[in-house]
Parts: sequence; structure tokens; C-alpha cells
Amino acid sequence: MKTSAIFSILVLFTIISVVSLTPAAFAENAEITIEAALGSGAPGCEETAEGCYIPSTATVDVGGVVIMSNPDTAAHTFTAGSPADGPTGEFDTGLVMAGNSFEYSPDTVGEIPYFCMVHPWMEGVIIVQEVGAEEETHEEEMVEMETMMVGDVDVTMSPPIEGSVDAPVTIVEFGDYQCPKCDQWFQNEKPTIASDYIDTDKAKLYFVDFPFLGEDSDNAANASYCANDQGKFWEYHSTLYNNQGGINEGWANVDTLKQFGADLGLDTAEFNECVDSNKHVDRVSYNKNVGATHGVEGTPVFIIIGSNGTTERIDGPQSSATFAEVIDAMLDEPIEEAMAQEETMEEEMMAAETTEKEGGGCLIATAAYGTELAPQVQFLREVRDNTIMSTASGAAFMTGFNQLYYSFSPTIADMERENPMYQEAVRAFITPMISTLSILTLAEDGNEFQVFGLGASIIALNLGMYIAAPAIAGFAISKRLRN
Ligand SMILES: [Cu+2]
Repeated sequence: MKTSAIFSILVLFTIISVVSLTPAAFAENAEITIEAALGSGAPGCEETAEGCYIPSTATVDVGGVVIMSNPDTAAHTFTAGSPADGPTGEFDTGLVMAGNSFEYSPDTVGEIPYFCMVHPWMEGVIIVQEVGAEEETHEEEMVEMETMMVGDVDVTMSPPIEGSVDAPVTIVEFGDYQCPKCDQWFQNEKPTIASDYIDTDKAKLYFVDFPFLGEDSDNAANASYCANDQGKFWEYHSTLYNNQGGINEGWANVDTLKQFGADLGLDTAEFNECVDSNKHVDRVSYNKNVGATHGVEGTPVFIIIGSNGTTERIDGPQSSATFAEVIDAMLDEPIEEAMAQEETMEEEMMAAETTEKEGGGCLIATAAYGTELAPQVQFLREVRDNTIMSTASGAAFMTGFNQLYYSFSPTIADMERENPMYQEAVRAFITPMISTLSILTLAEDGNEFQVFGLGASIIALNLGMYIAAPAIAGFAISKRLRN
């Protein structure tokens, strides 16, 4: 929990004005695709700029088609409604298994919030508009959003990280796709850093655009976000470096950028429109500005931030050994101690606020938060995603269970947060139940019969503990009183 405190050190609310470029004369919103974010089966995606569904706000024409697809490894639902109020019935995909999709065609103008019944931290909105209406996202509008800081680097508008969110060390790379030194680092040093630190969850990488070598640099950066819209940022990022040519010699002109998109199997109509309209120009310039505030003038520049906020800067395509030295030193830092000294009251409060969100509307997680039960609850989440959700009866049960559970759970979770005594009581009440649930780990993943059988025994066991045993005790007491 300490690490999450560090990485969300300053969560400030700011108002960012998103100024548009030429709005498309005829918006092409006849067909849109929404994807469940990769890894959204575990909480965390709700803290990212992208959200848990990509895009988390999608605009479609009345009578158009929304394709809800699940490229993630966990099964998800796209269910109209909200975790607090439950399903509204406008649409419900039921469980969409990994690699599957579902189509929905809205027939009324309006906004439809939706969520995942299995992972209630996943929420999104579909905006249904008149055919031919100007796309709202292109208009000048005020967007209220959270500023995400790592150390003193603003990564609000960065693409998704490479690596694990929980990795203690953060590498922020400022780069330009046309810069030969960036490519040199990407080809020669990054692979070693990736295998030694990123793949081993010791470090994570943010890429922040710093396009300064000409028009094609800006176009390439914009195109990388167009690929990001379709969940292929890092693939496109690699494609760009692998095809790098001379500066402004045409290898990254609009036509070539579109070809790269097609080669990666992206939806070309959507991608080309995004490239032509320079859709993400604001995001790119926001990121360039972040570099400028940190005195970046050329690329690549790296800012490396340790888990307790220690910051080191590396200029130029230095060797992986140089990175290793800096990162190893940061990994050796005594995290807890440094934190204890540096953490101000205010930061602690903010950390508490962010961690509270982890419990969200889940009364069990909230009751377990900060206690020895917490790892057990996390473990059960994994069992749910790997074992229970891997069978049809288990998945059907979870969908029903979640519908019931989240109808009252958020209210109780809020009460727990307000009153520690209440949290204590709920924890005492659920502890035996959580222990029985661990029995499910005995089932093999995907074994329908075992999941069903063990599930039934657990229900019986719980009925016994919570209803039969107290009832018997009650009878015994009243009998004794009568005598
Ligand atoms: Cu889900």
C-alpha cells in the first residue's frame, strides 16, 4: 500500500481545457468499438487516464452499432447501469469471455452509463447522439480530470505504462520518434532494461512525447495515440522505431503512418480519420509541455524515480549498465523508513483517500482493508477470476451474486468507512465465511463438476454457521430459560 501512496503522491484536481481542431463535418459514429482494458480484472484501471473500458466515453449515432469486445484474459460484462444502482436493462452482454464480442444498437438519444458486474470498478459511458451531429469530443470543452504525478513528473496524458503498476521504480522517457538517438536506445539498450527490470516487475516505463524534430514527429506522436485508441500503443511505438528513417524524409508522413496502422491490423477507417484530423494534438502538446517544464531540450531524456521519490536524470541513449546502476541503487533504498520521515499529514490523508477507493463499493474488501484479512481477500479475488469464472455455472453464479451483492454492499462499505466499530463488526461476521471460501481453491481451473460441488458445500457450510448454529444455540438458551 505504501507504493500506491507514493505513486499517487499528489492527486490534484485541475481543469484542463481541451481545445479542438477542425471538427469533422460529418462525424463517423455509425460503428464504434469498446474494449475491456487489458488487466481490468484487477482493480487499478479506474485510476488510469484510459479507464477500464477503452474508450471509457464512447459516442455513437442513434441506430448505429456498438461493438463490445473483450481482448482481456478475464471474462467481463458490459451492463447498462451502475454498480451502485444495478443494471437498468438497456443492454447487458452477460459474460463476454476472453476474445469474444457483443453488438448493441441504441435507438434513443442520451447517455448510457454501464459497468462490469464481475469487476464493479469498471465503468464507462456511451453517448448516443443524432446522426450527423458533430462529435462532442472535438468541440471546445472543459474537461475535469485528475492530474497524475510520479515524483514531480506529470504523467496524466502519457500512454499506458509498460510493465507493472506496482513496480517500485519508475522510468519516464521523453522521446521523439524521429530522433536517431532514441531509436539507438530503443534498439540497443531497452531490451536489456526490459528483461532485467520491466519484465521482472522492478521498474515500469512511461513514454512521454517530446516531438521537436518537425511536423512528422508530431504526426507520429498523434498516430501512436490513434493506435492507443485501439489498444495497440506499444505495438505502434515499436513499429515506428523499427521503421525509422531520415528526419522529415517521409518515413513518418501521414500516408506511411496510416500504412503502419493497417499493417498492425487496426480498424483503418477509424485510424485514418484519427490521423487526418490530428485528433490527439492536445495530448501530444500537453506531453511536450511536461518535457519543457523539466528542461528537456533534446531526446532521449530519462527521469528515473525511486519508490521513495528519489529522482535521477539520465540524458541521452546511455547504456543499460548505467540504468542498472541507478535502478539498483533505488531498489536498495529503505522504502518504509524514508517514507515515514517524508510523509506529511496531508500526504497520508491523500494516501488514505486513494486506498479507500480500492475497497470501493465492496464491503468485504473494506472490512478487510489494512488487516491480516486483506491478502486473503486478494487471494479470493484471484480464485474468483481463475477458478470460478472459468466454468459456466461458476460464471453464472458470480453474475447473479454480484447483482445481489452490489445492491447493498456499497452502502455498508460507506458505513464501514465512517465508523471503525462497524468495520470491526462486519469483519468479525465475515471472517468464517472467507475461510470457507478458500475451499474453492481445491477445484481445478475450468473443472465444472468440482467448482459446482465445492460451491454447494460452501453454501451448505455457511448456512450451517450463520443460520443453523445460532438457531440451535437460541433454542437451547430459551429452553434453559423456560426451565
Ligand atoms: Cu470485468
